[in-house]
Amino acid sequence: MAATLKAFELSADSAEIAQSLEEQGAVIVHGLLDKPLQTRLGAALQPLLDAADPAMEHLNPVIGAFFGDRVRHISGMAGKSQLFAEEVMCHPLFLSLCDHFLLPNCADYLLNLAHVMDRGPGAPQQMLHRDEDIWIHVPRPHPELQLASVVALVDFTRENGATALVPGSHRWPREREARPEELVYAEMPAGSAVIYLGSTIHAGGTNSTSDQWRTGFHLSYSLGWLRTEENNLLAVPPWQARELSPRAQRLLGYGVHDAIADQGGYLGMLELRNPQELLREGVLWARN
Ligand SMILES: O=C(O)CCC(=O)C(=O)O
Ligand SMILES: [Fe+2]
Repeated sequence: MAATLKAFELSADSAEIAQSLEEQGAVIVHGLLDKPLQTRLGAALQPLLDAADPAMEHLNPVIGAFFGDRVRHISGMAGKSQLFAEEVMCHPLFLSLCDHFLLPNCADYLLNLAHVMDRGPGAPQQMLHRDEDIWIHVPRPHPELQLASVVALVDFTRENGATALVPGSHRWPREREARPEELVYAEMPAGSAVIYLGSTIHAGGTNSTSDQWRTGFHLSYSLGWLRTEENNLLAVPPWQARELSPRAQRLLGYGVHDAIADQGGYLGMLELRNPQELLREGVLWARN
């Protein structure tokens, strides 16, 4: 029987969602963003999408081939939309799943990356990959390093490039490769999200037969002692971060990673202090 992903409503018990995620490596949650929020986010994104160039130059040819030239990107979303930072990045379900999967192995977790990925007509399927491979130097076996999600801002269908995932692959040996029949597609209405572990094999799907842009947020969280994929302190500089909630500031790296209680130390200090306090005191953003 072909594998499927379990789907939950946002109102479901988050422990049940976590259990399914633990078992399958991925789960769908319907209604993560309600309609009014989708509309407000859509209005904020439109000018940014209009200005995005799908043929943009990437860091190097490997990254260029991975993303292709049919995808519009808006990177560093938390610095581009306060609404995104507070309502999506700090979504209670994401935080509760991060508490479950990441907090046992760090003192605090961080936002790893937050993009819009707008996969246009003609975008081929990405290479199948595990998002955690950005930290290829971490010896294996290792604890779960990352929790990720693609949130649909339009209906995701097989035709317009719904994310392809391989249930169970988070527990596979590295050398095992997915067969085409092991892929499932995160078909879901706008406002829903597919949430997956950094160890789960997946790829952005092919958008070859539709004439629609497949707009979605791609965001992820990582253990707080890892270098994050996006430089969030530059994506959201102090003068902007001071307008955000303390929770959002911590996710962006304005807090310290305080492992003293675990007989560890501090990461991310400034002037031997917690940057979040300096931000609150107005010192940080007024520096020159
Ligand atoms: O856009 C998607 O469906 C997935 C994107 C993805 O997996 C990635 O960029 O790492
Ligand atoms: Fe990915």
